[in-house]
This record gives sequence, structure tokens and C-alpha cells, in this order.
Amino acid sequence: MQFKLLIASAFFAASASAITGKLGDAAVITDNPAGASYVATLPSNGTVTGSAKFSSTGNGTGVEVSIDFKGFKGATGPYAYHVHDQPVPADGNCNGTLAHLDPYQRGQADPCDPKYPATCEVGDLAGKHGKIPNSNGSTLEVYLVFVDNYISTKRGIGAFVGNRSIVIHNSAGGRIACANLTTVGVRSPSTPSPSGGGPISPSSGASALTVSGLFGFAAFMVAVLAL
Ligand SMILES: [Cu+2]
Repeated sequence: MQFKLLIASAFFAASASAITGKLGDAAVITDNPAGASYVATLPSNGTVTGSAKFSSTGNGTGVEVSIDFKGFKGATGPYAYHVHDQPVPADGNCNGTLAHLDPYQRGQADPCDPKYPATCEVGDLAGKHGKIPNSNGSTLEVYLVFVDNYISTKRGIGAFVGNRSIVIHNSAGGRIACANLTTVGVRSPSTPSPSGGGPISPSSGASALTVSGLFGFAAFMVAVLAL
């Protein structure tokens, strides 16, 4: 009897603290199509410029995200960034992208715990992989590469990113930059992938850090430019 009570109380404690979507935890996507790739290129006249590229991994599990963002001058971080549900409307207003990509209906009221990425909103990339550090008003350039197992390059599922957008926020949640994800194309699986740092390697002798994505956090390489 006492044993049963202990089990019951442990169960309730666990469910009270578990934050996940109404539809459960996000699924790891293991069948992303080979070679599929999408890029969001930020407007060249914005507070933040650069791009974020989303590509299928070699084994179809997860999506490799390669980010090169520059700017942030005058803005206050740390800066969150997300995949938002809708594309940017023709007028460029980032508010038109609506909320984060959230096919499991988790909501954003409770912050994502990066130790449990399946419980986070699928589009909450900063929640799962870390925010971009504050530039304290200076210009910042950030390269980062990580694998996210819950977003997808597979059309027709809720986690698909290809018809959506990426939004960068200031510390107050304001939307300081946004861009649509558009297709880069599908490489033949037999075509060798470029090796090395890929298309978003920095050009000035520094190298981008690549993280396997196994640990949930991306590594950042941040350069504060003398501007
Ligand atoms: Cu956002």
C-alpha cells in the first residue's frame, strides 16, 4: 500500500513539472530528404543581415542549421531567434509571421529547457540551442552551426521549415529582423557534399565552429567588430 502511494506521488510530481505540448513531445525526424536545403536571407538594409541555412543531414536525422548573422548595432540582447509559423508578408512586417512554429501546441509561456529539447516548441531554436549573446550596442557577427532533430526539411509535416520564416528578437522580444525560408534545391544523394566549413564559412581566417548537436547547445563564435 505504501509502495503504491509512493509511486503515485512520484508520478504526479513528474507530470506537474513536465512542460510539453498538448499533442506531446516533439518527434525526432529521421527521414528528412537527402540534399534538401532552405535558406533565409535577411534584408540587406536591416538591423541584422546575413542568413540562416537549413539542410538535411547525411543520414536524414535532424536538420543542420548554419547561421551567419551580422549587425545588431544599437540593439539590446541577448537575442532569441526562432522559426516562425508563417512566412513574412509582402510588406516585410515581421509581425505577420505570427508565433513560433509549434505543431505540438506547447506555447511559449514557460521557457524551453534545453536539456529536454523534445519538450520545447519546434521552432524555438534559441531556446534549444542558446541565444545570441548581447552585443551591448556594438556590431556583432555570429557564426554557428548545429543540428536540430525536431525541425524538418520534409514537406507536408508540421515540423517542415521550408515554407516558413526566421525571426530575430531583441531582449524585450521585439522583432528586429525576419526573412522567409526559400528552397536552395535538392542535391542528388550521389553528388558529393562539400567538405569543410560549408558555404557560410567566415572568410577572414577564422573558422566556424561545428557542433554535432548531440548536447543541445550550439557553440558560438562571436566577433565584435570595431565599428
Ligand atoms: Cu520569434
